[in-house]
Amino acid sequence: MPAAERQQYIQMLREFPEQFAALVRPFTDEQLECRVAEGEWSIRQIVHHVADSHMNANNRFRLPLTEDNPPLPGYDQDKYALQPDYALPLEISLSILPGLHARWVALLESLTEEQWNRTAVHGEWGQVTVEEVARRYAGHGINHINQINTIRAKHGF
Ligand code: NI
Repeated sequence: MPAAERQQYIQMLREFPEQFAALVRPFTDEQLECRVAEGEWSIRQIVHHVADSHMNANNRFRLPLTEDNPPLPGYDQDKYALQPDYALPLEISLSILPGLHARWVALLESLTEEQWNRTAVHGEWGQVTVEEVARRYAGHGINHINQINTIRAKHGF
């Protein structure tokens, strides 16, 4: 994989916390309860999900860097999204992301070729490299920004 793509993932992970916060901070409490369809996540749930997902992802970067081909535990994100803390103000989760992403960026910028290619095994993804994990989480943030923009378009705000 060309180094330019790795740099692109790092850049996306660097920019995400600010980009995400700028998108969701202006929403009213009413807008935060909007969803694309009944049974889907509200914007508020999406924001808390992103924080939980990226806290979990922290291990998915660090385990393969420190163990040989470790398993990456999964979790039930829909059940997570029903926990009472998913109703908290957004700022609580938004405050988690900048430090977390700054750590990832510093870590990823330090990696050698050998480290980018270290592996782990995920239940659904199969065997993945550290690079693949970076690609997935760079995309994960963007996917949820797109999802929120879809909700906005549907509800006209
Ligand atoms: Ni997600």
